[in-house]
Amino acid sequence: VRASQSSTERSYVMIKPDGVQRGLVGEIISRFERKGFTIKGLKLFSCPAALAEEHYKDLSSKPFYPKLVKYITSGPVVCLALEGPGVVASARKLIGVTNPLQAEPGTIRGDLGIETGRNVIHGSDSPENGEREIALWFKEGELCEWEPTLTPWLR
Ligand code: RTP
Repeated sequence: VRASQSSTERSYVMIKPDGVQRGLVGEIISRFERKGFTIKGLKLFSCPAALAEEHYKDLSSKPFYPKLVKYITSGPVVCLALEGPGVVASARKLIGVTNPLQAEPGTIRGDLGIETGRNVIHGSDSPENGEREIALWFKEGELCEWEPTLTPWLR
Protein backbone atom coordinates (compact mmCIF):
# COMPACT_ATOMS: atom_id res chain seq x y z
CA VAL A 1 0.00 0.00 0.00
CA ARG A 2 1.61 3.27 -1.08
CA ALA A 3 1.03 6.80 0.13
CA SER A 4 -1.18 8.90 -2.13
CA GLN A 5 0.40 11.20 -4.68
CA SER A 6 -0.34 14.33 -2.67
CA SER A 7 1.43 12.36 0.12
CA THR A 8 -0.04 14.23 3.05
CA GLU A 9 -0.07 12.44 6.38
CA ARG A 10 -2.24 9.39 7.06
CA SER A 11 -3.58 7.80 10.23
CA TYR A 12 -5.09 4.40 10.85
CA VAL A 13 -8.23 4.82 12.93
CA MET A 14 -10.29 1.84 14.06
CA ILE A 15 -13.68 1.73 15.72
CA LYS A 16 -13.32 -1.16 18.16
CA PRO A 17 -15.96 -3.91 18.62
CA ASP A 18 -17.75 -2.06 21.46
CA GLY A 19 -18.18 1.00 19.24
CA VAL A 20 -19.70 -1.14 16.50
CA GLN A 21 -21.91 -3.12 18.93
CA ARG A 22 -23.21 0.09 20.52
CA GLY A 23 -24.18 1.61 17.16
CA LEU A 24 -21.67 4.45 17.36
CA VAL A 25 -20.13 4.01 13.88
CA GLY A 26 -21.97 6.88 12.18
CA GLU A 27 -21.45 9.26 15.10
CA ILE A 28 -17.70 8.58 15.17
CA ILE A 29 -17.02 8.69 11.42
CA SER A 30 -19.03 11.90 11.22
CA ARG A 31 -16.65 13.63 13.66
CA PHE A 32 -13.64 12.98 11.40
CA GLU A 33 -15.55 13.99 8.27
CA ARG A 34 -16.77 17.24 9.82
CA LYS A 35 -13.24 18.03 11.01
CA GLY A 36 -12.14 17.93 7.37
CA PHE A 37 -10.09 14.75 7.04
CA THR A 38 -10.41 12.64 3.91
CA ILE A 39 -11.49 9.00 4.14
CA LYS A 40 -9.15 7.01 1.88
CA GLY A 41 -10.14 3.58 3.18
CA LEU A 42 -13.17 2.26 5.06
CA LYS A 43 -14.37 -1.26 5.85
CA LEU A 44 -16.22 -3.40 8.39
CA PHE A 45 -13.94 -6.27 9.26
CA SER A 46 -13.79 -9.33 11.54
CA CYS A 47 -10.20 -9.33 12.65
CA PRO A 48 -8.31 -12.63 13.00
CA ALA A 49 -6.34 -13.08 16.24
CA ALA A 50 -3.00 -13.07 14.38
CA LEU A 51 -3.68 -9.58 13.05
CA ALA A 52 -4.73 -8.21 16.46
CA GLU A 53 -1.56 -9.75 17.93
CA GLU A 54 0.61 -8.15 15.25
CA HIS A 55 -1.09 -4.75 15.61
CA TYR A 56 -0.54 -4.71 19.37
CA LYS A 57 2.81 -6.59 19.39
CA ASP A 58 4.56 -3.74 21.31
CA LEU A 59 2.18 -4.48 24.21
CA SER A 60 2.73 -8.26 24.15
CA SER A 61 4.52 -8.27 27.51
CA LYS A 62 1.68 -6.39 29.28
CA PRO A 63 -0.60 -8.35 31.58
CA PHE A 64 -3.70 -7.08 29.73
CA TYR A 65 -2.43 -8.23 26.28
CA PRO A 66 -4.47 -11.50 26.06
CA LYS A 67 -7.60 -9.62 27.16
CA LEU A 68 -6.87 -6.91 24.58
CA VAL A 69 -6.55 -9.44 21.72
CA LYS A 70 -9.78 -11.11 22.86
CA TYR A 71 -11.56 -7.74 22.94
CA ILE A 72 -10.42 -6.67 19.45
CA THR A 73 -11.45 -10.03 17.97
CA SER A 74 -14.77 -10.21 19.86
CA GLY A 75 -16.77 -8.71 16.97
CA PRO A 76 -16.35 -6.67 13.81
CA VAL A 77 -14.30 -3.48 13.81
CA VAL A 78 -14.48 -0.55 11.39
CA CYS A 79 -11.13 0.24 9.75
CA LEU A 80 -10.46 3.75 8.51
CA ALA A 81 -7.53 5.23 6.61
CA LEU A 82 -7.73 8.98 7.13
CA GLU A 83 -5.63 11.57 5.34
CA GLY A 84 -4.93 15.24 5.91
CA PRO A 85 -2.41 17.66 7.33
CA GLY A 86 -1.48 16.72 10.89
CA VAL A 87 -4.11 13.97 10.92
CA VAL A 88 -2.19 11.70 13.34
CA ALA A 89 -1.96 14.17 16.24
CA SER A 90 -5.35 15.71 15.45
CA ALA A 91 -7.12 12.33 15.44
CA ARG A 92 -5.50 11.52 18.82
CA LYS A 93 -6.89 14.81 20.15
CA LEU A 94 -10.36 14.09 18.81
CA ILE A 95 -10.14 10.58 20.32
CA GLY A 96 -8.95 11.65 23.80
CA VAL A 97 -6.64 9.87 26.27
CA THR A 98 -6.64 6.09 26.75
CA ASN A 99 -8.82 5.99 29.89
CA PRO A 100 -12.26 7.31 28.90
CA LEU A 101 -12.92 8.48 32.47
CA GLN A 102 -9.92 10.80 32.15
CA ALA A 103 -10.65 11.84 28.55
CA GLU A 104 -11.96 15.39 28.13
CA PRO A 105 -15.64 15.91 27.37
CA GLY A 106 -15.90 16.70 23.67
CA THR A 107 -13.50 13.89 22.75
CA ILE A 108 -14.79 10.57 21.43
CA ARG A 109 -13.65 8.59 24.47
CA GLY A 110 -14.65 11.40 26.85
CA ASP A 111 -18.16 11.55 25.42
CA LEU A 112 -18.77 7.88 24.67
CA GLY A 113 -16.78 5.60 27.00
CA ILE A 114 -16.20 4.67 30.64
CA GLU A 115 -13.61 1.82 30.57
CA THR A 116 -9.99 1.58 29.41
CA GLY A 117 -10.69 -2.03 28.43
CA ARG A 118 -13.53 -0.85 26.15
CA ASN A 119 -12.36 2.52 24.92
CA VAL A 120 -14.27 2.53 21.63
CA ILE A 121 -11.55 3.55 19.18
CA HIS A 122 -7.88 3.40 18.15
CA GLY A 123 -5.77 6.01 16.41
CA SER A 124 -2.13 5.73 15.23
CA ASP A 125 0.42 7.42 17.51
CA SER A 126 2.89 8.56 14.81
CA PRO A 127 2.87 9.08 11.03
CA GLU A 128 5.23 6.07 10.71
CA ASN A 129 2.80 3.88 12.61
CA GLY A 130 -0.04 5.34 10.53
CA GLU A 131 1.61 3.96 7.39
CA ARG A 132 2.57 0.68 9.09
CA GLU A 133 -0.96 0.10 10.40
CA ILE A 134 -2.70 1.07 7.13
CA ALA A 135 -0.47 -1.45 5.32
CA LEU A 136 -1.31 -4.04 7.98
CA TRP A 137 -5.11 -3.62 7.96
CA PHE A 138 -5.83 -2.79 4.29
CA LYS A 139 -5.01 -4.95 1.29
CA GLU A 140 -3.72 -3.61 -2.01
CA GLY A 141 -6.71 -2.17 -3.88
CA GLU A 142 -8.83 -1.44 -0.80
CA LEU A 143 -7.76 2.20 -0.58
CA CYS A 144 -9.27 4.80 -2.94
CA GLU A 145 -7.21 7.47 -4.63
CA TRP A 146 -9.42 10.54 -4.60
CA GLU A 147 -9.32 14.16 -3.53
CA PRO A 148 -12.40 15.95 -2.22
CA THR A 149 -13.57 18.72 -4.55
CA LEU A 150 -14.18 20.93 -1.49
CA THR A 151 -10.47 20.78 -0.65
CA PRO A 152 -9.84 24.51 -1.29
CA TRP A 153 -12.42 25.34 1.37
CA LEU A 154 -10.80 23.12 3.94
CA ARG A 155 -7.04 23.47 3.39
P1 RTP B 1 -4.84 2.70 21.00
O1 RTP B 1 -3.48 2.16 20.60
O2 RTP B 1 -5.91 1.65 21.01
O3 RTP B 1 -5.22 3.94 20.26
O4 RTP B 1 -4.74 3.15 22.51
P2 RTP B 1 -3.71 4.08 23.25
O5 RTP B 1 -2.54 4.43 22.38
O6 RTP B 1 -4.51 5.19 23.82
O7 RTP B 1 -3.24 3.13 24.43
P3 RTP B 1 -2.10 2.01 24.53
O8 RTP B 1 -1.38 2.24 25.81
O9 RTP B 1 -1.32 1.87 23.26
O10 RTP B 1 -2.99 0.70 24.73
C1 RTP B 1 -3.61 0.10 23.66
C2 RTP B 1 -4.98 -0.37 24.05
O11 RTP B 1 -4.86 -1.40 25.03
C3 RTP B 1 -5.99 -1.38 25.89
N1 RTP B 1 -5.53 -1.26 27.27
N2 RTP B 1 -6.04 -1.97 28.24
N3 RTP B 1 -5.00 -1.74 31.69
C4 RTP B 1 -5.70 -2.18 30.67
O12 RTP B 1 -6.55 -3.03 30.79
C5 RTP B 1 -5.40 -1.62 29.36
N4 RTP B 1 -4.49 -0.70 29.08
C6 RTP B 1 -4.57 -0.46 27.75
C7 RTP B 1 -6.85 -0.20 25.48
O13 RTP B 1 -7.85 -0.67 24.58
C8 RTP B 1 -5.86 0.69 24.73
O14 RTP B 1 -6.51 1.53 23.83
